[in-house]
Amino acid sequence: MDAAPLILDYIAQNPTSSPSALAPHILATIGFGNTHDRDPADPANLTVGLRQLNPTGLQEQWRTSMAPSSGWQNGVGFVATRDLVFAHLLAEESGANGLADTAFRAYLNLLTFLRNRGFRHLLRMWNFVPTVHELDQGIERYQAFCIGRAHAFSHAGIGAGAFPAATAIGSSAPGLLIYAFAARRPGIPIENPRQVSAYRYPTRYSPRPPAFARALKAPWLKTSGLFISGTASVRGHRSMHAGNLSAQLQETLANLDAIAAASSAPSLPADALPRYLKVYLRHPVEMTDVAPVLTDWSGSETKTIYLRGEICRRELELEIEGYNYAHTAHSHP
Ligand code: 3EB
Repeated sequence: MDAAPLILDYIAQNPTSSPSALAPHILATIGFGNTHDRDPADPANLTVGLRQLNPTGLQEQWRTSMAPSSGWQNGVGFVATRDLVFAHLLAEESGANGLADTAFRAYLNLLTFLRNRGFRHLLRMWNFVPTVHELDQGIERYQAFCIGRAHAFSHAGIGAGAFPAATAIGSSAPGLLIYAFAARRPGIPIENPRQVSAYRYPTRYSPRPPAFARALKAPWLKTSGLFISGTASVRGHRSMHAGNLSAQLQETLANLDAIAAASSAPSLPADALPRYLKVYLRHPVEMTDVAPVLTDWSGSETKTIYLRGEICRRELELEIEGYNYAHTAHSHP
């Protein structure tokens, strides 16, 4: 049987129209602000500490057809249905043991929660790493984060074939913020033929490689969701076009095209281009250069959120992620 739909919508701060009948129940509403913030009154509400560049503020809202239950456990906020869970954690940095240890403990905490609730399969994870380019015990903090994450995954017995789609972005907001979707059933990881799998990157980028898939498809969702990881100007394992934003954008779009081609499934629109995009820009002024090219590529129906954020590698100017789902829900009678 199909699992319920998972719908993404980018909505205004004070929406005037009501959610669609197909997916009236809110799993997550993610806004953007100066600091990371979680709403004690409702674990569905999350604020990510990144500045939004869209002239009218948009929020990222995930919805489904089943009424969820929500709560808090051990610092994990969650909203769960029969099939799916949205879960998040904000880990304060303790100082003494560094970010690798903070990331390890945060991941272990989250993975333990998910396992105990029966949501063993990670679909999609977002990571916001404070001061990602600074040094932490002699290595870049992004690398320290990768070490902690890799350690937790191997501790939990999660190997390359089970890595989620992911985004990792630097923020000036304090605390390591992680939010995720996980499910009772596994997704299908998708790699990009133009890129070395991140988990096979040479160790010069990080002593333990980044643990994520380029995309992940959940064909059993009633909407056949496709999660596209943060995608940047990386070919093979190398950063391309340092210092050249428009060339980096073209390279990133070529990567997104390649991921879409690699993920094509009968249940998704043939071109599998994302209907929802999120763009992280190192330099906010560059939005005026990026937006027209991106809209040309995606079509004007594709909704896009622009955020100011630091991409893990210093030489990368932008990163783009996406979500796509089938327009018409399919079902097997
Ligand atoms: C890259 O392709 C760019 O460490 O989870 C993109 C998406 C990137 C996710 C992660 C890193 C991550 O390597 C950086």
